[in-house]
Amino acid sequence: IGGTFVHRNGADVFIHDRIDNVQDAVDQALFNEKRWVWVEDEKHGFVEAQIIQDDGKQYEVQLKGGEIRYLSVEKIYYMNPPKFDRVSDMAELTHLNEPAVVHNLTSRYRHNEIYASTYSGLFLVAVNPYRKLPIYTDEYIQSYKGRRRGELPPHIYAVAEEAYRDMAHGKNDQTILITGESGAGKTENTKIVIQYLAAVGNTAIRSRIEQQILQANPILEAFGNAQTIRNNNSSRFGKYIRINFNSQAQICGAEIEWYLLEKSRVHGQSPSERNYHIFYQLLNGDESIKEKLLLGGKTAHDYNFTKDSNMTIDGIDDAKDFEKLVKSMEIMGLSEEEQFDYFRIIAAVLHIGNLSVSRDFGFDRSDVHIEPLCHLLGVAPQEFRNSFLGPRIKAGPEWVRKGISQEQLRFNVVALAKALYERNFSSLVDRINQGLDGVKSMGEQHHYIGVLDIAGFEIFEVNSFEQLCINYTNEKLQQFFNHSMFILEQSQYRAENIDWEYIDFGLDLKPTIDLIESIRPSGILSTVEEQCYVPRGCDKKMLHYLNNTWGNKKNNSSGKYEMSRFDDDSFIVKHYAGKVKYYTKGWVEKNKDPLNEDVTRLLARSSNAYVARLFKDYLYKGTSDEPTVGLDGTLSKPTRLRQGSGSFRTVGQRHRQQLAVLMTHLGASSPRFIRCILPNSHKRAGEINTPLVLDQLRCNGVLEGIRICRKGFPNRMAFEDFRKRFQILYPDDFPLNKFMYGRKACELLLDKMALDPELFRIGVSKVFFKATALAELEEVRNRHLATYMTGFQAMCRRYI
Ligand code: AD9
Ligand code: MG
Repeated sequence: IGGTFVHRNGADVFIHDRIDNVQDAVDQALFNEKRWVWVEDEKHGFVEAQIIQDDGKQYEVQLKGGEIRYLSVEKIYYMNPPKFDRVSDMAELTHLNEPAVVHNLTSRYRHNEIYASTYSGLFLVAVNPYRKLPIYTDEYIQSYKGRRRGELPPHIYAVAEEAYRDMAHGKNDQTILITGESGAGKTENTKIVIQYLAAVGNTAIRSRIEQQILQANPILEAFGNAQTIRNNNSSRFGKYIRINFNSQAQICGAEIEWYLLEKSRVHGQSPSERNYHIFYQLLNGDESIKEKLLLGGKTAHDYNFTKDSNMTIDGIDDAKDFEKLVKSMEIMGLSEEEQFDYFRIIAAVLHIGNLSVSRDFGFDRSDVHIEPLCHLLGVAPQEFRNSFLGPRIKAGPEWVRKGISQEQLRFNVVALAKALYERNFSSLVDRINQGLDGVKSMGEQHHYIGVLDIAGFEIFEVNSFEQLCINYTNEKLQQFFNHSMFILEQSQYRAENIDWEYIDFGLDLKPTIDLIESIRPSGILSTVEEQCYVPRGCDKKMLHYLNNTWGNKKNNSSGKYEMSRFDDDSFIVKHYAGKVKYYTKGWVEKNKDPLNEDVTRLLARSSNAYVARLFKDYLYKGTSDEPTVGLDGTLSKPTRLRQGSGSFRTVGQRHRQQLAVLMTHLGASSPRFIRCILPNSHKRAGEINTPLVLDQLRCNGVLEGIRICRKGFPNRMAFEDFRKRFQILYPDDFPLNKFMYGRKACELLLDKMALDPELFRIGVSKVFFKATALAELEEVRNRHLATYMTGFQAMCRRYI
């Protein structure tokens, strides 16, 4: 019997027909006889059970341990026959249901098969192995090079190869979207994709640009990653890396876009977490650099922003990492002065953290940090003090200073530290981009492959504005995925002339997206925005507006918004991944992310060119005719210039704009989706927790994909294969033994099998089946074979 090619979602897949001996056939028959199913279980997600009896609606099942349960039909999920164990493409599963997918992933994981693909390669699931597997070697790269999907086991290299091939053959730009929970392996897989592209997209000699692309990561990670409970090297920002290729498909440049850096980490971390790696690297690094940064002889214990954090990470040597960082910066082409400027800001942030924010702020002579800080920032200490002590307001003809509370002062100081850190990060990414801009001799950019490494859906105990932003992003990405699936399926149905009105499942997510981003009526983001501009805008007014606008049937016909019944500081959004309760405390302030403009204007005129550049947008923001104090102490009128593009934007505005640009890129390229899965919460190899996996599959859209598939005709088989496989049921049937066109033969066979016409469609070259319909036919075939084989076995025994 051997096997047969089955066409599933456009791909040719070879299914090994394991019923190649008598015993397998008998096993198969026994399996069918026992009617194994999965049933839901609170503790384990799903457990195996056997149907004892049923009336089609109610089922009596027995669990493996003997327990009997009575369940309704929707709680019963048919198990796939043993021959589907650990199949590499999950779309092959005849019973495409939630437990089947989880079972497939977990059993593959136990065999170190961490990758599984599905939906015609649109989707690759990657489960974090938490151990070094020998599957990323040069030999592996070579073996995937030039191979088509399906020829070799699923691998991230296969995805990268396919993207590269499609790009090289001039089709169009490509994107690989990598999402997942914290610690699931997004960044590792991003690096692996880039490693692959650098290897296949280069000339014989490894060029400088490829080296630089690979070196961008250690720099980004030093400044943008930190140790958290979930991940020792957690990226605290999202990124989109575009690798540019010339017309010969060689790498000719790259660029990086970043999203939502977690600024709050700069001034506080939980005791078992750390601040950004760079703080510890710098403080454990070269003493001569530390001296110059006025950090000589100090450690992370000496600074308020680091002293309460975890100090070390298992297996990480911060001093060594600092050396590596400097090396990477050198390869990137950063001069020593440039490097020093990036470190200067880190040191300044540490000094800011130690300022004594007392009533005498700035006059407290015992404050030993203000002078080093001002030296590093290139501003005069007296002016720095003055700028913090409250905005000057016009009282009659006089300019007077308004008193400032200690709390406000503390807030402003912390805000400055966060702004410095973020602007330094942003400037560093710009500088890396400059380095990656490409070697002109490599030719013009022709196409690109983009890799998106961004946090997945977040549902915490307390969800705030940050979660709304990330969940909004994921909702948009999921919509994009649904739409991509729709386009793909649609094109296949159209090519096969199938009579089927396919629904765009991207539209399913529209009500939630509208609720978040709508302008009229104001959605959540616009409402926060408005409160930032109206006088005395606050969180309470924001919630009040939201409840009034979205709490009624008119705007909320789909019911995606829910008012909270018990709290007066929260609301609920129904996302595709589940309901999320958002607490609104602090949203207006978070969105404004205000900075004391006196101090930023001062920094914009710093004597240090780098610091001045970081705040140059404030140079242009002279408010009305207010005079400003120059560094030399003279009064001068601000130069009235057009506001630069980097001028005041709220967090929400910036994110929305960036997301819009990203979506345009995605829309113009061919997408591939990598879903990374965290196997357990202990960073432990070999352990896989089914409920945890299930939860992630729900949040990352794998299960959503199943839902979409099941609405269409997910299983398909070429006429020839279908005939070869099922003709065996009618061995003596006269017309089928003669010449007959494939289509006609399939029609005849399906007619004989009396399959409900609603369950299949006959295309131009393939038969399409609704979910589980093919499974039923397979069962009939297996039973037939088993009977035949048992008879054959009995006959053989008689002769032995
Ligand atoms: V976060 O949202 O940035 O907190 P990521 O990026 O999803 O998260 P990351 O890629 O950093 O997770 O992976 C976490 C850790 O898992 C890594 O530091 C590795 O120790 C481990 N990991 C992940 N993927 C692999 C892999 N393919 N092979 C080996 C892996 N180890
Ligand atoms: Mg990461």
